[in-house]
Amino acid sequence: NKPVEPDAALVAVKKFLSRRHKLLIGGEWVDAVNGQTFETIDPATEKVLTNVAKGEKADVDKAVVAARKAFKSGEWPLFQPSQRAKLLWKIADLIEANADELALLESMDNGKPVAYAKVVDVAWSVEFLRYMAGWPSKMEGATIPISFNLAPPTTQFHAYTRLEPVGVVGQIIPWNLPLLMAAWKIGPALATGCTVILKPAEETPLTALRLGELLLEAGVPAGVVNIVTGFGETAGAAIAEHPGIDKVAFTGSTEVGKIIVRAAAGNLKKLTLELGGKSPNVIFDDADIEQAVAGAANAIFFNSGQICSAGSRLYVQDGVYDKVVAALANAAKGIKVGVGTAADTQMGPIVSAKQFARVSNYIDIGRQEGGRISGGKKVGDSGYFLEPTLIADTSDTMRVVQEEIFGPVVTVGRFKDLEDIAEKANDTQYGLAAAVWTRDVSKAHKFAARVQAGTVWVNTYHVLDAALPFGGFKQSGWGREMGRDVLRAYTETKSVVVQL
Ligand code: TXE
Repeated sequence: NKPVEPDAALVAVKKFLSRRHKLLIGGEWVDAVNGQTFETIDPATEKVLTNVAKGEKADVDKAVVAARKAFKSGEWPLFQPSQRAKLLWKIADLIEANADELALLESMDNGKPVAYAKVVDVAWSVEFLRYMAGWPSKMEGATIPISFNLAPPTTQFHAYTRLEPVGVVGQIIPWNLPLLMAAWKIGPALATGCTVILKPAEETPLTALRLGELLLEAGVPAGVVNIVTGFGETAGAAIAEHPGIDKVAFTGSTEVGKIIVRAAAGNLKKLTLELGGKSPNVIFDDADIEQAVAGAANAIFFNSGQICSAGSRLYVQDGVYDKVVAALANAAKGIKVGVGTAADTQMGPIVSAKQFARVSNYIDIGRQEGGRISGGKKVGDSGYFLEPTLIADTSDTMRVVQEEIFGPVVTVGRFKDLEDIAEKANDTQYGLAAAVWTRDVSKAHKFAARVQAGTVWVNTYHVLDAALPFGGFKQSGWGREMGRDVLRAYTETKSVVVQL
């Protein structure tokens, strides 16, 4: 990757911030019906970055009308698979061409280090959309030999299946990887021919709005992607319960996931839910300890721990427990916490005051529950900066071990053997990811088979790919994002039977 060019990017970001941030509905930028806006805050400075339109139910209604119209008529339903492919590729090209600006904007709105925003958020968005661009031409059904005993034996049938777009899709996304989550959501929708109402998180609406501009520039037809910025309880809830929406794809908390399930029951919308996690990261005595400790630090401290699949429950086998805890605490102390826009920052602030309070409260709970704390203090006077934190010597029933903290806080507990850790790893309502560090191949595969998790990493962490399905067992969600699997969630299978 080219080095970040802060000057050119800063000019572009300032220009973007100075624009009036409206909703994208039916191919036009429009104010919210109520005329209101809300502030988006830079978590490194606690200062207002800009104001964006505060969309609510009336705006979602308008967006649904636009999305339905685009789904049924106009150019979109006539787009050939190759045209949808080119469109996705063009969007990816435009994101890539504006990578520095998008990375800086993401860093300012979310807090994350700009260099990481560029190689993760922006670069993975590009990769993912390019991967999705390969699918429109491969949305194949099947010809199926059938028997039908009620017809005369000489009767012949020709039966086949068609994969058809599910329709108008509501997409509600979180603040931890704002641009990437938008790309994960619109990619399969556009690949399959659906239309979209996208609601970014209220904490981080900016890169989605910039993406909206790029979508228009790429030639996405009017109404195919609508973007409604606003709050969860209003705009998000209106999407979840809207009778004109056929499917909702949600990434966020398990708590809100359940609210969405109830709201979606009204018209039995299809749902995919990518929810919370409390992923076990397991280090056996025989692991390469240096590699495992570095991996454990990356697993929890990357993106300030604000990753649904973060390795937030570390388990270390008895023989190396003390050594690993000391080494990880040391690694945590070595992490450079700072403003995301500074080139040497390794960990930015927590996204918001609310999330900072939530994470800090969990550290207090961990202390009260008897955990041994390393780190845990606020850094600096302004901004939501927190030290990378360990809560060691935990036991399985502690709240800090059971509940998702979603910050740079890892709990560390001990285990005896494979049997013991298989029980402990699965002792959670979640099932998003897991990792195991060992030199014993057989042990690694046995653990991978036993653990209830949508992704299992062996001697690595946070390795994701556009082609790899991602999602959760248990209360970590329904369905899978990415890979071939995500396309199922955006299509209906139609069986057609012809009597010849
Ligand atoms: O999430 P919310 P919050 C977890 C993490 C974090 C906790 C709270 O544990 O500490 O959630 O974060 C929209 N109807 N994750 O409060 O509320 C909201 O506007 C419809 C895990 O920020 O779930 C935003 O767009 N939508 C996670 C999105 O839901 C609603 C990422 C996520 O916000 C809504 C983020 C409602 N009633 C938080 N209420 C992950 N799995 O990656 C809110 N929203």
